[in-house]
Amino acid sequence: MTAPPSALKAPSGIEIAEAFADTGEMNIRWKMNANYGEVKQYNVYVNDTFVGGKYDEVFYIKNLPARSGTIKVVPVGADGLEGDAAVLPFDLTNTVSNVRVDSTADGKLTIRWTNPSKPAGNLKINVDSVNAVTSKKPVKLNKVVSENTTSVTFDKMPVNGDGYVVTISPKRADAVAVSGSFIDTVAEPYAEKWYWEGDTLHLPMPETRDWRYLYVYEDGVLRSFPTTYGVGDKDRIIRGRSTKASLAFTSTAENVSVILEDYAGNRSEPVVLRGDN
Ligand SMILES: [Ca+2]
Repeated sequence: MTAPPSALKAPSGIEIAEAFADTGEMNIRWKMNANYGEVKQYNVYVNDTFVGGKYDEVFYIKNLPARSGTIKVVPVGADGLEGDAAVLPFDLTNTVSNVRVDSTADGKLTIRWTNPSKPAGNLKINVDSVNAVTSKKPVKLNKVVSENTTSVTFDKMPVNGDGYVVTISPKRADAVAVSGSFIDTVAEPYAEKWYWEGDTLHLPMPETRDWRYLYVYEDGVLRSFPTTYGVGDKDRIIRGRSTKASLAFTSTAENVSVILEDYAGNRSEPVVLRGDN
């Protein structure tokens, strides 16, 4: 690609943010031109195949057309002409592969992989949590191991179903990432500001993302609620299926309590709303 002398300069700082080698996805980034008016968008090419264009400094490649070659990011001017390309070689054929991650209820996260046939130096393994559901603080840890190592275990990891990205970065080869979810063994109890108005209980919809069902016990018996799709009453409030009107109702039971269940089938501790159980 030759550009006339007045062409836009190639963006700096092009790099692979994450290469999900097993699924062919890749996130790349670069620094945008400081003179924002000059560039209309950035075109992205893999081995000279156009994979998309965007006015941004990050780009998600959904399906890499090749496992090695060259990524180019090219600024496009207001006149529609492409400027100089930033060029980044990549090679996912000679790096770690077959990355497997195992999250267990004892809080261990074990990562196993296959090393490239050509040794590529020490390996840095990063664990970052994403889409935190109930964690107070995201996980951001790394360990460095020698080049022939094929597994590593992190302790005291979440067991609440949060997402993670594990990245393995050999010193002299491209980093490879995998994403998944930690095991989920916990359901947090109902935590909204409920109140009684006489015998009418007001039960705000749970705000946490970590719930699927809400059970209301009246003297030990599950209360039924209507659902929005006319499939009759159910013995629980179902996320996205129960009417808002369900959340205020009259009860004369002596004991009322609620339990949440999450998508993994975990049940929370009960929260007592009236009586002693
Ligand atoms: Ca959970």
